[in-house]
Amino acid sequence: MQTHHRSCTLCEAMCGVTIRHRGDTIVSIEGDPDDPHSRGHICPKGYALQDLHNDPDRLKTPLEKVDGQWVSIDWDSALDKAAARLAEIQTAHGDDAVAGYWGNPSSHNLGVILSAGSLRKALGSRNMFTAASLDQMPHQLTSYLMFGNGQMFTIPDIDRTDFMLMLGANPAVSNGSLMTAGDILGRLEGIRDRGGKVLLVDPRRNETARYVDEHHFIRPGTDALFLIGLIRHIIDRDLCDPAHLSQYIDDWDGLLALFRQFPMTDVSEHCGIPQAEIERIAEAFAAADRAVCYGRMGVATQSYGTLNHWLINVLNIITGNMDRPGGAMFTNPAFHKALDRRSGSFGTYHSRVRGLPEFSSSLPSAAMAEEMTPPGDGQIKALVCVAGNPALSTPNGGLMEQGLAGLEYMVAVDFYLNETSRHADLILPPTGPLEHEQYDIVFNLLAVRNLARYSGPLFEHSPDSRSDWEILQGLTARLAHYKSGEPGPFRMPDLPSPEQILDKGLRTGPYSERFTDYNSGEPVEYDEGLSLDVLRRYPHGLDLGPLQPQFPGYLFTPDQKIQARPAVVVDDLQRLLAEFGGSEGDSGNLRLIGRRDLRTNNSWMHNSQRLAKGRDRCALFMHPDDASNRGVTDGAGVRVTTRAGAVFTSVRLTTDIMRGVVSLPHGWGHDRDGVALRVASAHAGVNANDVTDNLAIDQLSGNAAFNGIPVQVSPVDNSPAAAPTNQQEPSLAER
Ligand SMILES: Nc1nc2c(c(=O)[nH]1)N[C@H]1C(S)=C(S)[C@@H](COP(=O)(O)OP(=O)(O)OC[C@H]3O[C@@H](n4cnc5c(=O)[nH]c(N)nc54)[C@H](O)[C@@H]3O)O[C@H]1N2
Ligand SMILES: Nc1nc2c(c(=O)[nH]1)N[C@H]1C(S)=C(S)[C@@H](COP(=O)(O)OP(=O)(O)OC[C@H]3O[C@@H](n4cnc5c(=O)[nH]c(N)nc54)[C@H](O)[C@@H]3O)O[C@H]1N2
Ligand code: SF4
Ligand SMILES: [Mo]
Repeated sequence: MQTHHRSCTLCEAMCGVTIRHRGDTIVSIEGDPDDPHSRGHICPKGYALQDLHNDPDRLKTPLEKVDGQWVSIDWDSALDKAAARLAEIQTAHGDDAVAGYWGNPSSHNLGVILSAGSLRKALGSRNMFTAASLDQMPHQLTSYLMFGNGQMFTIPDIDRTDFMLMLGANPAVSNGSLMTAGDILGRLEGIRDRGGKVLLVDPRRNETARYVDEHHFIRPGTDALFLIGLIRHIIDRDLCDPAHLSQYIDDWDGLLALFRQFPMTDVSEHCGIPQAEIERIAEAFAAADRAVCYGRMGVATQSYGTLNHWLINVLNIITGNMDRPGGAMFTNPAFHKALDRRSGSFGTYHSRVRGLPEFSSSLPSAAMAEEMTPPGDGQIKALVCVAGNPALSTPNGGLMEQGLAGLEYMVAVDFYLNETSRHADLILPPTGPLEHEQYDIVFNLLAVRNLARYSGPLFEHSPDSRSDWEILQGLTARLAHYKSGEPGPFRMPDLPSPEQILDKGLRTGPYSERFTDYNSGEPVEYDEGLSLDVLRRYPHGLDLGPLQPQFPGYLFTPDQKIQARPAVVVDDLQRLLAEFGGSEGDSGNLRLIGRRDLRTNNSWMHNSQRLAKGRDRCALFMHPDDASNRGVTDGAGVRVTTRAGAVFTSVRLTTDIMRGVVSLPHGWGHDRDGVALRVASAHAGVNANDVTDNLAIDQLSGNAAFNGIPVQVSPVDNSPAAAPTNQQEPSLAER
């Protein structure tokens, strides 16, 4: 029996796993107690890495759709055909006619990250989309606007803080997001063990509520008001103490003046948190030695996503909690190219149909479907979809299905024939996560300590399979060849391997001279700089220590100061004021919010029996008072309707959700024709994105607003035809 160590790539937590195997057969997967970051912790998904590896539905070689039937095709012919066809479409209709979409697993995959830039360049299209604009783009845009770098992430220094105010996050389920931390619950408990406090603000008393001192319900989409309430009270009571940050703030008085236009009584009335509570929380935050405000999906993917992230930064800044231990900090990753200069762009071009702004050369994914549908110059006619499932993960799934179905040509780089890749003409399946090398470029950037770990492939991949890196480089080189019109046959250029690129980056990165190894708990100095060889000697991963203050080094604005009040943000405050300026209450509509589950991974681990089994995960959570008003009972079938569509599901009554709010998960709905996922289709479920709305966005960034969607809920007849179906029967999603 052999033993192999690597990190799990299924979520952001980067847990170390120990995999025992006999030849090609996995015998066991366990948490790696010697991993200094995760210390043996793993979640149920970690074990499911073996289900992914062994999944008989996982594709290994390319498939081409010929007259509606899937047939095998060899790699070279597949890549040639794809490149030739894409080049042909671009020649006929312009470069923008071919779109690219990079999904969430891209960020977990070294080969995809290192090849994305050259593929984008070869495509030369403005229609580039990523899952970031279904997720954390407001966070990144805020960093770009305030610090001059869209790759900078403010990370809560969870291990050293005394007071953590958490908005719209559910780490007990997500295992932490934009806060890569092994054993996140242990670390949250650590705050309380030190005598600190953890507060959670969320329209649902979610699974994390059990691990905090206080949970407060908030009306979806009103976090900006709550944050303004906190900031106002801190200003009014003269509790501001920017400490070391005063020297970096460009316009302190102008910043403070912005908040006067929001009366506390209105703030409280709209967000649903009593004024006295807002004031008490503000005072406690200001009084804590080391405090941090942290917001995640619930505050990013809503109508005021960017405003929320700016306000979170402002709260951390005016209390001196930005860029200092125990506050919001920045990583200094061993391999990263963009943290030494200004990086990013915003609004340098706009989407064709709705005029949504570009951010760092990508357009908001909420605009992708509409760019595929109405004809005209610049219409998307073809798509290269890499590690993404936009059919299930973008808002208004019905419109996206329509867009995908109408494409002239589509290539999916994915190892499953699923809801999205069924629309492809060609599926190029990469090796699985255990069959190629791994280094977490993105999640080391997001971690609560500076970390580095390299793992080689656990299993050699067979000669007739290709890694993402090989597929994408093969496609890129051919595309460049066909587009250049160069005569002669295509020859694959010599390129450095991912390991060579990584090694070079490590040798020239911030730890290239010497590093301190914290693995044992005690720092141990090494004079030798980091390289791939050094990382190979640390199979459990290397701890490079706690986060360090980075200002002014990480200030990339023209004047090297924090841009405290970016003009576009100040303008957006007026939108908030216009929406909530009076004391008029909510329209009485129910508001839909999202929900994750410990055993899910967005749309794609539902083909693992160990994860998919068990009770229905797609019920609509609803407060009993809202249910009785509508004649709905626990377990009853309901129809949830919006402008975008409708879903049928069953109701679960719970007082853990705020009155006026209902919740559905996303990523389900695996019962569509042509999906070759046997386990997932047997647990099809329903998808929130059949009712979320592509027109609901954070107006400033264009990021999807999945939370706070007005919905109607009505009982349906319990006859078998109309019964809620999350198991064997079709989901009845209608458009
Ligand atoms: N309503 C609602 N919608 C949401 C969200 C929500 O909270 N509510 N969350 C949003 C968020 S945060 C995200 S990140 C997005 C995710 O949206 P997407 O990234 O579009 O979707 P995923 O479900 O992550 O699908 C990943 C796809 O990649 C494939 N895949 C997995 N690993 C690899 C690999 O190594 N290489 C390749 N080539 N393919 C691979 C899988 O088979 C799957 O088809 O969904 C968003 N959608
Ligand atoms: N098990 C599991 N883990 C995952 C994933 C998964 O699908 N399954 N996906 C991964 C991905 S891609 C991501 S991005 C992360 C997300 O990680 P998290 O953000 O930690 O997880 P979510 O469950 O999306 O939590 C969002 C919370 O916001 C709340 N919320 C909704 N609307 C509002 C609002 O208006 N205001 C406030 N204050 N709160 C609101 C919801 O009730 C929910 O509790 O999780 C990652 N980890
Ligand atoms: S918490 Fe995330 S990284 Fe850790 S085992 Fe689970 S899925 Fe993998
Ligand atoms: Mo995400």
